[in-house]
Amino acid sequence: MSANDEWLSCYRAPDANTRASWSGRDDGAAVDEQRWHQAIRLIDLREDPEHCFEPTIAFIGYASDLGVRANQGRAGAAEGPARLRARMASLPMINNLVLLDCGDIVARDSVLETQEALAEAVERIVRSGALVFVLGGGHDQAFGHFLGVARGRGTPPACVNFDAHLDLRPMPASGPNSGTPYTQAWDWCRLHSAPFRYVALGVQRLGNTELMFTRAQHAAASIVDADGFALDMLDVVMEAVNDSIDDAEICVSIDLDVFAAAFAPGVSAPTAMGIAPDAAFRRVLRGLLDSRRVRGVEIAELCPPLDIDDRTARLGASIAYEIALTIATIPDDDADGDDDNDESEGDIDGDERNDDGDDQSPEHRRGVDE
Ligand SMILES: [Mn+2]
Repeated sequence: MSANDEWLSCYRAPDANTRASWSGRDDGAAVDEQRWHQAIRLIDLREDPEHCFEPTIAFIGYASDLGVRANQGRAGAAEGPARLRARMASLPMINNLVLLDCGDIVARDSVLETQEALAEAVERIVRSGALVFVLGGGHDQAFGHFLGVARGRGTPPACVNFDAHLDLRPMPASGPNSGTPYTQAWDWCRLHSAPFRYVALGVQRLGNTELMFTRAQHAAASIVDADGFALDMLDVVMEAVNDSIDDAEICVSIDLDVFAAAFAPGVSAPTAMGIAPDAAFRRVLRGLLDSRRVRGVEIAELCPPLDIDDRTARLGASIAYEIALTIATIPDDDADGDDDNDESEGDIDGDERNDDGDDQSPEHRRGVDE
């Protein structure tokens, strides 16, 4: 096996089990009746994916909790991707969106090897023009995600991380774990003389030692703590995001432990007073996507064995739907140059398309044709 093919030992192309995860309610096969399990296409990344012309989301699972266990966390995140697929299966299809499932990266011997394999898969997807969507999986996936986008685009992306934790732990002698992904990205940027752009949103003071905040300061990271997630604070949040990201492309990470344990019990480290998946969170997420600079998104740390009635998996699937709907309905800025939306890759605003009080129906505000 050549060095370039090493990642294949961690790659599991979509198979009968992948197909079986995508099963759900069937209301009919007409375009306007379909659900995600009827529209999803399985793609084997051992062959280069075709170029995507329509808005396309390409899922890749990170079926590993190796890094969570190495970080003294509770195991189970390896089952995250399959559970997310199962909960996304019955979501209603969104017009003109293409959904691809590229299978899974599975853990073998080391976290680093698993991250490298994810980077290979992500790079292929990014080169095809699709939006990468990593289904996790331990949060060590964030470095593989970052690395794949950096290689695929030729420049490192800014990292926007919704997380109770900073995940900037010093690298242990034993190698990376689920607490070190942004340390790795920071090191990578230093090695390549590139700016490290890191924004941590929804951070918990009590979820991080003083050392983590000191390291964040050294890394010139922007931090918005959990109290910043309120509608009347959105301007401040978006200013922090814009100042740190500059004009870079973006990888978005959503560690489900950013949410309160009442919403997200199924994670290795639940957060009692985390943020709510409410309008403030959704506007920040949509604002990022509307910038057209997001190349990859990920949901991390879903731990199905610790979940209650699939609550956390359903939240993950709902976030995936929110992302898909936004991607499919980003306003076409080139169509009319006369309004306030005439910059195609400009500042990131807290998106108001669905939450302001105009007189259109929610469907029409989001531009979805039924
Ligand atoms: Mn994390």
